[in-house]
Amino acid sequence: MANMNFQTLARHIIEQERKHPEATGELSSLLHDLSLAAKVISLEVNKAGLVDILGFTGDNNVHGEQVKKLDMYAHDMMIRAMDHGGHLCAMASEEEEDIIHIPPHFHVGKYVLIFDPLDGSSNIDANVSIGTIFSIYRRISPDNQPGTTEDCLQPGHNQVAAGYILYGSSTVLVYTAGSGVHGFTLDPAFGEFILSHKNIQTPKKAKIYSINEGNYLYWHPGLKKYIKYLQDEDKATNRPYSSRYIGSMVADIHRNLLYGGIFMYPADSRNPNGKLRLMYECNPMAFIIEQAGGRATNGKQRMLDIQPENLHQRVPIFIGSEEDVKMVEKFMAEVEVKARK
Ligand code: AHM
Ligand code: MG
Repeated sequence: MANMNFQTLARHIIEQERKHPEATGELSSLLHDLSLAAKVISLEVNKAGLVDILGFTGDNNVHGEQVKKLDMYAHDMMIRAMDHGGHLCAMASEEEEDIIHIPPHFHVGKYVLIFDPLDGSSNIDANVSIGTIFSIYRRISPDNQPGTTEDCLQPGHNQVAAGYILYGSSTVLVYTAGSGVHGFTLDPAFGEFILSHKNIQTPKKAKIYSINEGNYLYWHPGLKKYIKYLQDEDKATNRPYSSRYIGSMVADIHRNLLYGGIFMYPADSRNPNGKLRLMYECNPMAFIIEQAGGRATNGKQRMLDIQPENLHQRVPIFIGSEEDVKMVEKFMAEVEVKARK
């Protein structure tokens, strides 16, 4: 007989909240609204390949509505799902230059939401997994007023919750609110997220590395040495490692979170700050990985301690199993020390 003792995301959130008598339920409500947006985006992502076949291309779909690129669709859907709950005072999206204000006729709340609506969207046409990433902070400006850019520009250690939704072979929502990392799989029949990965802990050391090796020529010499080290044979340290790189951060991080491994998007001589965004991609992932027992840095400094300067700033990232991240930092530091001598 089926095991009916499963836990939905809604129930899980309520149970987590009961552990904190001071909680007002606002964060729970926010997470619930986010899961609704995730379901709607997931539906649309699953239809992506049908757009051409059903003649939806061009400017209008069958309903006479404007056809939007999926990343803009996801951006709009997040805003529409989140702007009227009364819990947010502002939002920021990777798809928009400035902060997004809550319309004046809605109540403003005490949180800010920062999101990348559809990360890896260049992979959509090839049916490669993509994802939505989110991060929640408590406002620092006075209550009952519109949120400010400063509310959004907080270091990652101030996050109260963060998560991602992976649209893959199934849709999975992974989040942390500071007490562990929990994963839920969307049951397409019920339309419910069901707890599938309880209290995820990532291995301290693993044997997977994920990096775009096409940029090898432009890397820091210490990083070049490190990658060669991973490829060398040594049974005692479990080498050579396997290379796994999807080119879709949510999918790459999700795999490494479960199996262990290191994901890197480093600085290089053409892109001195790397590619990925501190606020939309790196901080939420760093919070999740730390909660799962891993490590996330820019190669020198803890990711969550970086003081952001602008909403869209890029930052190098080394994230995953603690010992593996420490090892790449060591390789890069050693080369720098030698260069100074
Ligand atoms: P996007 O925000 O434009 O989608 O770009 C972010 C994506 C990440 O998902 C992924 O890790 C990275 O870009 C891949 O970049 P590259 O193709 O340079 O390896
Ligand atoms: Mg992105």
